[in-house]
Amino acid sequence: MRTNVGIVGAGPAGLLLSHLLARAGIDSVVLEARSREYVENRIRAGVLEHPVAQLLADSGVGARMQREGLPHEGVVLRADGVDHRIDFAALTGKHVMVYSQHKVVQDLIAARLAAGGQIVFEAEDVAVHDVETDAPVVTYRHEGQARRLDCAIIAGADGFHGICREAIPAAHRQSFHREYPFGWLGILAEAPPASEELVYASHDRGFALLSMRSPTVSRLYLQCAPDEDLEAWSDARIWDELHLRLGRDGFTLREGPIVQKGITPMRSFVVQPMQRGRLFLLGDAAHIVPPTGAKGLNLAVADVAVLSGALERHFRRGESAGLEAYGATCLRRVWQAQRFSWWMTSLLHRFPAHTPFEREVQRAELAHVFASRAMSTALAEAYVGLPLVMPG
Ligand code: RFL
Ligand code: PHB
Repeated sequence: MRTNVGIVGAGPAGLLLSHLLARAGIDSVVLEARSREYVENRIRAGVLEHPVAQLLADSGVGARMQREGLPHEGVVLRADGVDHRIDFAALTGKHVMVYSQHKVVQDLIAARLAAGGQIVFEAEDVAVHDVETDAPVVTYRHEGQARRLDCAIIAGADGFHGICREAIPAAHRQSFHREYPFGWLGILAEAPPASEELVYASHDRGFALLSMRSPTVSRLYLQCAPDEDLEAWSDARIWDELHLRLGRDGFTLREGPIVQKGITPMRSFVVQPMQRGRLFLLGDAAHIVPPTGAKGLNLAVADVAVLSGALERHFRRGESAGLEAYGATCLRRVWQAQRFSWWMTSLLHRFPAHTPFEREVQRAELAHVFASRAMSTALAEAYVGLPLVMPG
């Protein structure tokens, strides 16, 4: 098989790239290790930045998002039971969209298949070769047969545990890492959200987050140990802890059946450069942020915006400058999101190793955000989303 762009991974990054390329008349094939059912039901992110929601709508995959998504004009920061609302509308004139990542994935798959796009699910042993030549190849197995995809360009959109990053020789890549001394225990519950807006709660017992997926489904998170045993968390214990950390006078958390539970490690990670020869990395394959800033999916979409534009100029007009500058262009925004995600994480979590001095400085910083319009504006600008392509 031959195509212009071989895309490894049918997460939001790979699927959106394939969709935008098709709109520009450039063909691609997506190879995905998992089944369609698996990727369409993988529960992950829930907050789309303003420019990201706009890109989805402008490119013709936003109809259900506009029907079912919940526009949010602010979030609440709660510190030991006291609230401060960050008013996105007043501070930035923008809002975010609460809409599940797995629905974005469903919408993109439906759009690709309706347009005759090729997605190979359950592709096994995917490997990339000859990325430093102008005839790179992806090999894989499908339905028991060895297959080969000849391409002009390979897009590595295979997530943090994918294989594409390793195709950049170790001597030519640098990794930046930060592990946090905690994780998040996340649940999905059939309970109406107790707040119309997200609540980020800083508490002596640890961070908690109230989010939602719909008017009847809540998404809730608790800071936990990085190696926490999920078995140790009965539903009753989870609700007790959520009540304690999210508690405030006049606020009642609504309980309901827990339909999904999981633990997410918290890390920051960047690989540089994001490209080698004909291989370009996108999304979680190139960078990970802790979820506190709700940036992971949004960063993946920003990479796609840069790469799809550069590929269009390459295939349509023979211009390669955009491709050469791809990684450097993305990394400007990636490091802004890294800074914001690290800062939100540092501001709101309990750090087991904090000295009493560091804990008081952390409280003072949160009090400063509460008291200062300038600090609130800075938070709001980063949260609703920087421009998808940031000027150099
Ligand atoms: P994905 O979604 O991981 O997709 C990669 C795809 O590649 C496939 N794959 C392979 N396919 C073929 N061959 C191989 N060898 C392969 N190896 C892997 C995988 O099966 C998969 O289908 O990466 P992508 O597209 O870069 O998208 C990134 C986002 O998924 C991620 O950043 C977000 O989910 C992060 N995130 C959040 N981001 C936000 O913007 N807002 C949020 O509110 C938010 N909340 C979250 C999150 C992530 C979470 N978890 C569980 C990690 C909350 C959570 C709990
Ligand atoms: C979510 O709804 O899953 C969510 C919301 C905000 C975050 C992280 C996750 O910061």
